[in-house]
Formats: sequence, C-alpha cells, structure tokens
Amino acid sequence: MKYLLGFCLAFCFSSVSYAELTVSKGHVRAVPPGQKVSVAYMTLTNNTASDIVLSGAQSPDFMSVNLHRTANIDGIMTMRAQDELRIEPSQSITLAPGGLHWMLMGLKGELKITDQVPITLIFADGSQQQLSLVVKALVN
Ligand SMILES: [Cu+2]
Repeated sequence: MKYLLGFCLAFCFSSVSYAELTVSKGHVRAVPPGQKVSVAYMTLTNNTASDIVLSGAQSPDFMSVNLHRTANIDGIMTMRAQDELRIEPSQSITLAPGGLHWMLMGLKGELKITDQVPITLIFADGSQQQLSLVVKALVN
C-alpha cells in the first residue's frame, strides 16, 4: 500500500487522466508453477462527469491481457471477450470471480504471492493508466 501511495504521489498529478479513474481492490491470482494463465480483478470508479471507456490493457509479465465476461449460457459457464468497458459518471464496476475479469495469458515468469504485477490500462481515447497489482492466493 505504501508503494502504491508513493507511486500515486509521483504520477497521479502529472496528468489529469490519473485522477479520473480510481482503481481499488486490484489483485492478480497466484497460479501454480507451470500454469501460464491467470486473472486480475479490481474495482473501477469513474470520478468524472463523462463516460470513461476502457479498450484494453497490457502487462510486461504476460503475452496478452484481455477483458472477459463469464456468463452462464444454458447451464455452461463460458467466457466472452469484451471489446470495451464503459464506466458511466460516478459508476463503480467490479471485476470479480464469476463476472468481468482481466484474462492474463502467456505468463512470462512466475507469480508469487505478494509480487507486484504492472498492468497498463488503455482507454478508448488513447490515454493510459499504470497500475501495480499485488498477487494473492486463490481466494479473494
Ligand atoms: Cu477469461
């Protein structure tokens, strides 16, 4: 938390976009050695008076980061890729097990509990927001 605060103090006020979207409860799920796929969860809150549209994300620790939505279709749990995520003014959207999540594919190293994973959120207007998410065990 100290690290995140320091990061925020250093960078949050250099660009308006950093204060517009609050990211809380962000974490990446730890995976057993050899497993190359994980997920990231977080709560996104729009503090502005206009819509914020997320169009993707990337991380140096993974080959790809994609937004997915888990859905129960005719009794079968499936994941559908989402092209974008629109967050309306004052709205909070929670990415959590059973719903929206960042699908992290192609893990390049290892994910150990308490590690920090850098993730860059990419918005439809081309702006970006840097995050550092802590790695947690399977449970929330
Ligand atoms: Cu997924």
